[in-house]
Amino acid sequence: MRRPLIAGNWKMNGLSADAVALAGALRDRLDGLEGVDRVVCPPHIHLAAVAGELAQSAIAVGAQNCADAPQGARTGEVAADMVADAGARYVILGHSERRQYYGEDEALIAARCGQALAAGLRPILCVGETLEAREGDRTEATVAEQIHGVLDRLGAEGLGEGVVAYEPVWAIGTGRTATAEQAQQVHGFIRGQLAERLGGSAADAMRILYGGSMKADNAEALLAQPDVDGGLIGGASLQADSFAAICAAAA
Ligand code: 3PY
Repeated sequence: MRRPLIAGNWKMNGLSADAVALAGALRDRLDGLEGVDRVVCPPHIHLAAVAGELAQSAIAVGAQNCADAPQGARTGEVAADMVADAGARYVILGHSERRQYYGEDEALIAARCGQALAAGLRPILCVGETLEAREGDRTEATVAEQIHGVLDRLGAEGLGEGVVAYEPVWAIGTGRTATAEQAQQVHGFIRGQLAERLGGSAADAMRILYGGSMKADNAEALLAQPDVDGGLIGGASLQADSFAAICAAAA
C-alpha cells in the first residue's frame, strides 16, 4: 500500500514573510492529520526560513531545482547539498516550466537527479506531454522518452526513494485538468515503464503524483484512481485552506 504524498510547488511566489506565514498556517492546519505525507517547495531563497518554521512539524520541505554539479563555477545555480543543508528533503526536477523556459533536457535533468540522490534528496521527477503531443497521439511516447531518458543515465537504483509526477503541460497554469480517467491511463502506463526498468516491486512501491491544476474540488476524484498516489499542487498550494483540503482528501 503506497502512502499518499501531497507536495506544494510554490513556484516563484512570495517574499520571505509570506513564505513563513504560509508555512505556519499549514502547520497549524495540518499537524495531526494522519495517513498522508506532505511537502512544501518554496523558492530556494526561502528554504531555510520555511524549514525553520516547520522544524517541529510533520510537513517536509522540498526545493524546486538543484544544480547538475556538486560545486564550483555554476553562477546562479544552487548545489544539491546546499539545498539539503538548508533543510530540504525533496527536490522537484524536470518541471515543464524548466523544460520550456530554460531548455532543460533529459541529460541535464538526469545530471541534476544524480546530484540530488548523492546529497540524500528525494527527486520529484516531472514528466508530461504538451497539448500538441496529446492531440498527435504521442502522450505515451513522450512520457516514456522522458522517463527512460533520465533512468538510462542513472544507476541501478533509479530514483531511489524519489517519486514521479505526471504533469500534462496543457493542464499547468491553464485551469484545465486531466480527467480522472485520463490521469489513471497515463499513471498506469508510467508504472508499467517503471516496472520494465526497475522491476515490479520497485515500481509498485513508487509513488506517482498527478500535477496540473489539482484543486480541492477535483482532488478526490483524481486521488481515487488506483495509480494516482498524490499530487504536485501549483496555484492551490499558495492558500493554506485549499492545500489543507487537498491533503485531507488524500488522507
Ligand atoms: C501546476 O499545477 O500548475 C503545477 O505546475 C504543479 O507543479
